[in-house]
Amino acid sequence: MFDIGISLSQTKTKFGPLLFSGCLDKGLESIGALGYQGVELSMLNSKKIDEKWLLNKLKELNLKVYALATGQSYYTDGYSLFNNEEKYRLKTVERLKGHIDLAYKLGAMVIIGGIRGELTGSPQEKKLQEAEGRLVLMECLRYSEEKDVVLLIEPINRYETNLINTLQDGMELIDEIGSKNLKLLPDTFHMNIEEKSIEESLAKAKSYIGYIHFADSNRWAPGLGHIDFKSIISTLIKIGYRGAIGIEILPEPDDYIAAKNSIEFLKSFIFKV
Ligand code: LER
Ligand code: MN
Repeated sequence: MFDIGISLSQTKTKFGPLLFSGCLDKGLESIGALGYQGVELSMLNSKKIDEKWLLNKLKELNLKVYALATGQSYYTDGYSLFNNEEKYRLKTVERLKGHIDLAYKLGAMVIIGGIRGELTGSPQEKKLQEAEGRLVLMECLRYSEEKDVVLLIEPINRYETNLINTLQDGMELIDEIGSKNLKLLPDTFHMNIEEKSIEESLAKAKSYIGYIHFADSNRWAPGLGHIDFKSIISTLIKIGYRGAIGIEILPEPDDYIAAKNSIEFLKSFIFKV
């Protein structure tokens, strides 16, 4: 009914909710064997991956890549789209263009989540920073439109950013920009913090959603916290969502068990909803 993927990272990273961080080969092998249809790849620098190796491996394991996650540029190098320093904004655009090039070859989307960064300073400084960030976001969007790659705006909870926390914030930005290449990526972990009702917000955002992240309330595998995934799956079916579900969770108790728990839990009821 839904394709299910999980987030892996090519590089070892401090950013937590990724599996097999720094062991992509092992990660892909394990995910393929567990019956996932695809993956999301968290990339620091897409220019540094051996594309030929990756394409062959994906083909061999019959795995799709749904999206490239990009937040590592911010968490590792401090590069962000809404940075108050131009040199960092330009570095971020360069990274994002590299991600868009790779996404084009993989048939994947590109996530604009943590890489947005944060607004800092006085209200006036924040306003200026927001306007400058939008300019560079537009530059990335124009580049992705040329290649017909979709960019996904991911609302992130207030403890991680002050730039787009709710699905409503994301929809407003998408409406203001108005491009068919800009879509929304709801994440149940963040929604559990920010939204009054996860189901109602998803229903309201139905025409905007391009992809979705699943993690439970504690960011462990779905089923190991208190989010009602049965109800969320019913909502996704009701609103006609046909995209993939990307599991983005902490490697707890370890990478393999976390991946196994997630697919087993979703498969146990996804076909029965
Ligand atoms: C990334 O997908 C995410 O959910 C965020 O927590 C990134 O900061
Ligand atoms: Mn996420």
